[in-house]
Amino acid sequence: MKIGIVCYPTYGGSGVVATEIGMGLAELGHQIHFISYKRPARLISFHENIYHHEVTPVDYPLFEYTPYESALTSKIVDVVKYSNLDILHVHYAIPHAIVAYLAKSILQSEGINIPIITTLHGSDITLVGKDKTFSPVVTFSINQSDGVTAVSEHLRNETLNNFDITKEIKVIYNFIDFKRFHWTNKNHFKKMFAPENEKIMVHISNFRKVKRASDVVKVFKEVHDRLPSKLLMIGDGPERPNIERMCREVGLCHEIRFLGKQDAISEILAISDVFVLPSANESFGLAALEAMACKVPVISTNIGGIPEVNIEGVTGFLSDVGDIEDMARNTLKILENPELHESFRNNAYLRAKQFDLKKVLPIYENYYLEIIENYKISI
Ligand code: GMT
Repeated sequence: MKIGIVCYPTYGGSGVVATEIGMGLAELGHQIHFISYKRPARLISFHENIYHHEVTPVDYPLFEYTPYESALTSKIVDVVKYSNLDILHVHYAIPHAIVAYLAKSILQSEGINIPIITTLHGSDITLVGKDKTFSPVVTFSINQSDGVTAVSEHLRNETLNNFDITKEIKVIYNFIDFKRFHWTNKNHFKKMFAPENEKIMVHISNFRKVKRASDVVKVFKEVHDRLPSKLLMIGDGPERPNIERMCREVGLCHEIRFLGKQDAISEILAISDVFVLPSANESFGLAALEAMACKVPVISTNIGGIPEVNIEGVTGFLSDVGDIEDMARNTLKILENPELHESFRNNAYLRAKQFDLKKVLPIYENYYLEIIENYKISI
């Protein structure tokens, strides 16, 4: 198949998922055309079946807001036309689903037909999408997609409960590429951060408010009062300055390292003892699954789709949003008991194995074929 993939190219989960689906399908012999405003962050190596088409909106003094959607639409029209795509898969509804609909309509006017699949990821439904500035467009564009997928049961239900949806939504879970995410012994590397063999807690996010990264510091403070430990904060985003200030205020700067955006996530996870995800909302929690693939138990909230990934008392623990005491107590339960820690590590790994990319790719492949077939019958 010749597949177009539209996504955000940044370090966020939807871009990661889109890129890894594309890379996986390219390995299986499909021709993949990524369309985004920058090369996707996870698209790190060359592959003969992978093409990238960059969207470059033109600026003009009249525009207060550069019309990115128009530039993206034109790029999609071009790529579908000249690369003869069979299907277009867009990730994150805003604005990609409506842009895909527009591109499809333009192409139809020229006698070219292409089906569209929209994958819903999270805040495109639960936070931004619900806002009335966007909701009519989100509803319409989901209903106009030929196929719709959501990354968890929870997100599927949220979509059906909050929007007037006439389309079937198929749940296809996020996944792990075990070629890249696996546990390796990196004890020498661990010494850089924990010279006295302190326990390492880790958090990875884009530091948006919804991630409640300040709760990570609060949990860490409680744990640190009881146990020699270090905290690694990976990623970057709007809340980072506030959280760095908070670390200074609680006098823990020397124990907390902000490493910024990193590519070598699996290497950092390999030296970590526990992953903390205190989000106020999370449709799936890909970062937690990546930690589990590297044998790191997860301390998380019990919100959204997280319970579909992290299993209470097996792969980690789940607490109510903002319940610092409970999260700290649970972290200590794991870190102070080596046997329990080891069994949680193994459970986390086995659970992550259930989300192996190798199992998920054929689901996408078959879904593409089904949508292409149905579309052919409908036109
Ligand atoms: O919704 C977002 O925050 C953006 C999105 C992204 O691009 O990072 O994240 C969502 O999609 C991920 C991949 O499917 C999920 O693992 C995240 O849970 C989800 N984030 C939220 O629901 C807040």
